[in-house]
Amino acid sequence: MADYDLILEGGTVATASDTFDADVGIRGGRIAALGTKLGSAARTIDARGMLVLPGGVDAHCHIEQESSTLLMTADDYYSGSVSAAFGGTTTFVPFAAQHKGQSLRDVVRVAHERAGPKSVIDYAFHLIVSDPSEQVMGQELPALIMDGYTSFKVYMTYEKLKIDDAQMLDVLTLAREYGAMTMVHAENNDVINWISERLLSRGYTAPKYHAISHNPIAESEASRRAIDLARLIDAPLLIVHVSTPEAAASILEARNRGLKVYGETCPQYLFLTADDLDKEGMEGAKFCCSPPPRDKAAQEAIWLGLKNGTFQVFSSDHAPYRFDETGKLNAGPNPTFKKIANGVPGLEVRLPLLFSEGVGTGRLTLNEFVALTSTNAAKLYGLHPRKGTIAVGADADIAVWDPTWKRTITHSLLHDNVDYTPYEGREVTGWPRLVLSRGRVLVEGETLHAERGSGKFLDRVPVPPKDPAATLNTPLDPAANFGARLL
Ligand code: DUC
Ligand code: ZN
Ligand code: ZN
Repeated sequence: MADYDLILEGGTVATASDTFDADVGIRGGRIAALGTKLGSAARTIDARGMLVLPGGVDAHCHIEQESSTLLMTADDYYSGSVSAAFGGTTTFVPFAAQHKGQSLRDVVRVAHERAGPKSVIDYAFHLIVSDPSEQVMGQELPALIMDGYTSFKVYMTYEKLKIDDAQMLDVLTLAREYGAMTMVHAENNDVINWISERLLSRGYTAPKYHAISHNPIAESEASRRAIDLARLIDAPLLIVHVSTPEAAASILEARNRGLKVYGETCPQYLFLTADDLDKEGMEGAKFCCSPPPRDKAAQEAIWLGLKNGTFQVFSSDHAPYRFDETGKLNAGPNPTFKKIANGVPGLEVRLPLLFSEGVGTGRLTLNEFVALTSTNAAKLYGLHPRKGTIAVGADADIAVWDPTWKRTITHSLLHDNVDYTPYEGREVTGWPRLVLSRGRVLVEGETLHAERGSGKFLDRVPVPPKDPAATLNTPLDPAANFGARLL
C-alpha cells in the first residue's frame, strides 16, 4: 500500500505567513506531510512551476437565496459551488436568510435541504437576522449559535431587512454573550430613500442614479454608527462590502484603538466604478449592487485598505441575477433604479482578479493574498485550522495555481448561471490549474470531476468571552457590566 493517496510534487507552497518549496503528501483527505522525498503515493502530480495555495474561502455569497423581495438567485448550490471551484475557492459560507415573520430554525433547515444534495465544495451558513423577535432573540438565535451557526448578518438598510439601532444593540449583546460574529450591511436607509425620492420625483430613473442615491455618506455614517454601537457593547463586528475611503478609515481607526472591528471588501470596489452604471440603455443594471462601485480614488483607498490592515477579508458578495426578467429586469424591461435587482456575480473571478492585479503587480504579497482570500475568513468564522491553510492535519483543500496562465475573462469561460460578467474582456494572469477538496480532485484544467452533493457541511463552535464575569446578562445590568464605561 502506498504511503499517500496523492503527492503534489515540486511546487511552491504559500500560506498566510510563509512561502517555501515542498511536496505535499495527502492521506485520508488531509495534509499528512510537507517536505521532500515523502515516499510512495497512489498518484503523484507534478506541481513544478506552480504555486500551491490553500483553497479560497468565500465568506460572503448569496446562493439559492431569496432576496428581500423574494427574488431567487440564479445560482443554486450546484452551479454556485462549481463556479467557486473553477475559480480556486473550496469553501464558501452563503446565507440562511430570515425574512420578517420567519422562524430562523426553518430558514436553516431549508438552507440544508438546498445545499446538501448539490454543493461540490464544503460549506457553512451565516444567518441573516431581519426579525429579532422575542422568539428569535430569546430562543432560536442563542440555540442556533450554540449549535454552530456562529455568524450572522444584519442590515441597516433595505426596507424589509433593516433593524433599528436598539435592535442592533440587542443583537450585539446576544452575539457577545454567546460568542458569535455580527456582520453588518452598513448604509443609512433614510439617506438613501431621501435622495432616491428626490431623484425619482424629477424623473431621474436610469441605473446610474442607483450609485447617486447610495451616497458615500450613507455608508460612512452607518459604518461609524455600527462601530460605535459595537463599542458600547464591546462586541465583535465585521463590516461587510466596504466601498468608501471614509468607511475604511473608520474601520482602521477603530482597529487601531483596539476594538474588535473587522472589515471586508469585494472585487467590485477594486475593479468597477460608478461610470459602469452609466452604460447605454439598461446595461448599467448589470453593475447595480449595494453599496455601489464608487470612483478611481475610492478604488485606490480600498487597495490601500487591503495592504494596511483595514480589511481582513476579501469576499465576492456574489449575488447572481441574470440580465433578464428572472433577475435584474424582474420588474419589467425598463425599471427605475429602485427596482433593479441588487448584486453582481463574482464567485469564480474573485481570486484570479486579486491575484493578477494584486500579487501580479506587486501591490500585495502572495502571503497577503492567501490571508485575505482564505486564512483570515477561516479564522474569523471558526473554520481554521481545518480550512484556510496548508499545514499537517488541515483538510487537503488546495488550489494549484499556474501564475503564468493568461486568460481573458468572458462570460462563456465561467460556470455560474448568470448570463453576463461585469468583468467582460478583462485580462488576468494566474489561474488555478488543479483544485482539490479534502484531497479529491474537483477541477483539473478545464474539467470538473466533482460529484453533486460531495461537499460537506462544516460544524463550527461558538467562542464566548473567556471571562464569564464579563459576559453581559440580558437585560443589561449597567452597574455590573457597564459602570466603568458609561461613566
Ligand atoms: N447588496 C447586498 O447587500 N446583498 C446582495 C447584493 C447587493 O448588492
Ligand atoms: Zn449587504
Ligand atoms: Zn451580500
